[in-house]
Amino acid sequence: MSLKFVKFLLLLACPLTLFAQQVSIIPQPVELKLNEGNFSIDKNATVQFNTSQAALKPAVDFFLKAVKDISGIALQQNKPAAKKVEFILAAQTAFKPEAYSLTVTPSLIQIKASSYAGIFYGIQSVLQTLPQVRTNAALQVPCMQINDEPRFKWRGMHLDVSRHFFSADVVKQYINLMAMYKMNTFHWHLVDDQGWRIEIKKYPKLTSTAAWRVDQNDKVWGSRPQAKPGEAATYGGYYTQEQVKEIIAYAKTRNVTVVPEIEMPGHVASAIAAYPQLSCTQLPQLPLTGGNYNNMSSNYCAGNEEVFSFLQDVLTEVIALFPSTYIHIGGDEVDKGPWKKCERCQDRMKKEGLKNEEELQSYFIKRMEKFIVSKKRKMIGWDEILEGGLAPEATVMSWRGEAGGIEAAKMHHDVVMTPGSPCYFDHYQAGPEGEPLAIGGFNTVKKVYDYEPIPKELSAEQHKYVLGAQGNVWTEYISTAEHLEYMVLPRMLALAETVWSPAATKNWNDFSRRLQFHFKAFDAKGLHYSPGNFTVDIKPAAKNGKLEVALFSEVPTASIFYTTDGSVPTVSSAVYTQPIAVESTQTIRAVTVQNGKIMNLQPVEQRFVMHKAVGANVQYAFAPSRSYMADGINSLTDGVRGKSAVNKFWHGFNKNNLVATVDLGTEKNISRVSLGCLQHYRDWIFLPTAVKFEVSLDGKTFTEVAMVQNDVPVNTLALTIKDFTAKFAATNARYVRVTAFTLEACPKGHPGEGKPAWTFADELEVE
Ligand code: TNX
Repeated sequence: MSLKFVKFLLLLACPLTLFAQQVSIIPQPVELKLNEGNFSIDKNATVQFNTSQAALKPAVDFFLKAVKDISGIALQQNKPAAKKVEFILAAQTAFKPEAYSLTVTPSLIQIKASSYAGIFYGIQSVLQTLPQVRTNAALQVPCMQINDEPRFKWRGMHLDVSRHFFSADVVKQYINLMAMYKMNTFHWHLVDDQGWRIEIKKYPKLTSTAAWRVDQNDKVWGSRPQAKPGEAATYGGYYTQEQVKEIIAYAKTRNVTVVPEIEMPGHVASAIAAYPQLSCTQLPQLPLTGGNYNNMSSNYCAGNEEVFSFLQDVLTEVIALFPSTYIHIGGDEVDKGPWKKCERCQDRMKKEGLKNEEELQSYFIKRMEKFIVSKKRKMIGWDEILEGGLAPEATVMSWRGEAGGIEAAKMHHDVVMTPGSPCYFDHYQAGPEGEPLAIGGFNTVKKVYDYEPIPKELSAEQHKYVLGAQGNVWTEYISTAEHLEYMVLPRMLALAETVWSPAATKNWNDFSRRLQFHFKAFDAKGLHYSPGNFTVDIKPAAKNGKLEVALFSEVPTASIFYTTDGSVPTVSSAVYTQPIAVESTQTIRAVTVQNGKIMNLQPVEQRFVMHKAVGANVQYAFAPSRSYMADGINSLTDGVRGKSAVNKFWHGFNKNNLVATVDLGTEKNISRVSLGCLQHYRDWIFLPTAVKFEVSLDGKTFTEVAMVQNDVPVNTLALTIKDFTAKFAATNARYVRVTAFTLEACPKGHPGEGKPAWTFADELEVE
């Protein structure tokens, strides 16, 4: 065979190899058929569209700019050419809202839809097949046929700009990211205790006072001290009405509707700092801080007419700015305490025949709904608006699990599903070791991917009330654009597929494969993201009296490397193939490796301890809290040591002491007993004040062998695991009793000051 002929054969093989490559569009289109060949976007191609359809122009411009940014090519418009990129907006066709078709042949890219949204989404699908940053290579779009439409109409992302303020540019970037993945609703949480973020012309103090707080950067949210009178409030910011308009227009081009949230009647310390007469006490307030509103007014007074006229004025300006059908009025977490003590609120209840403060809340919300409906808009609120009676036309955002959403849908109200697990993107997505401090909870990208927005409890007829789902990003711990990206990427991509693609076609393995393309794109663009789905899950299992440990990764294509000697695993450590038998005290540390690269921020580790009480039965004088049952009643003696994740492995006690009696089964010679305890200030978990150790032969008469005092200060903020250890002269015993004395109450200055503290314990080791 001549060399020339070989080269010719290789050339022939080229398009075939390309064809074998798959596209990595997220969310997965409803129908996608890849064909042989490519359309090459180069200067010989021209875009074609009907110029009399003005509505098309922004989408075409968006496409032209994207191509120019990537390739430098300025495509011609509406010139005769052999190769064309054609946009057809055909209002009369059978396309559903936001649906599109995309046809790519070597000479044609055609995007067809009956709405601007559809055209825009066709463009997004094309863009996801192109290089993601500037290149001088030809832009090859693989030949294919896509027919696509969303499963849900509310594909939402929320952003809290109150706890930390984000500039208008960061907000735009956020909207742009949403649009890349066909998310269409931006829920803008503009008001909360820690700052009011939107200019309202009639109430200038909302921006001169309520948008600013004392700059405190304490690590633990909610434990920040109150400001001193007159302390300078310099941290914060707000959006002018001009900026709001700009953001709304920017979002519109990207088919994103901006839904404003103006919180009420709680979570409004900011508004009250500016206008104290709106609270029940009507007293002047201290400057705002990053948290701790225990002793400040943070509710509007529900008995004061001025509150309603204030809110109607605010909403009038908001409605004039935002074209969105929905106006979010918050409604969550209203502390009813101030209303109970307020004469005006109590009078209102008598006058209106309201039985309790829940009904007063409902009265408040219903009044606001009437106003919103009078302006031809719809009201949406957090699921607390169900309490005391739901407003007649309200849409409910279900966040405290799915229960609120289910209840509302059964009452034939529309709902948006945002259950904390897995829709809260302020929760950890990996680790928590090595991860940036987060609010708690654990929502991995797979958990988000596996989420089904339609609860099983709903009948087929009720499905239509579920408008869709939304990811919520509360920013108590998130203060920079980089951190924000990190929390959203890649979980938003998993949610995007959940709310767009048909449930039956979802496939985690395939999504994981496509995700790799997007990770590369994030790398190229300098976007921050969590590779957190590379976390290894370490799962112990006792089998036939032996402890075996299995390792899992959520990534189907990755391998796991591990050590058992405490050393840091590397790519030359042992590769995991089958469960590891644990026969002595040891720490398993593991990492996920993909393409020869360790993907974890830190190895995942778990310590296993072998001691004389492993497998022994535990009897508690007071049962552990049902919320912290770890892996069952004998969690204290399962050989698995609790680590930093508070919801794993630990038994929790609240109000009572921990009094545990362990039966070693037979008489054993022992000289050391140790109880591991946790302090996690932020979660109201404190070390016990002391731990008493007793032993017994018969389980009736106990002898104290030691009393170990706590020496860690109660105000230690860092997560601390302390072993309370008793060493004593060897003695025979069958029973060991430990008493951990729970701290009487959360200490002074803590957000839960005076309220019961938690004691968390694991493991009880006997040697
Ligand atoms: C609950 S979700 C809140 C927010 C917090 C969030 C933290 C909701 C309606 N209220 O105020 O930021 O938890 O995860």
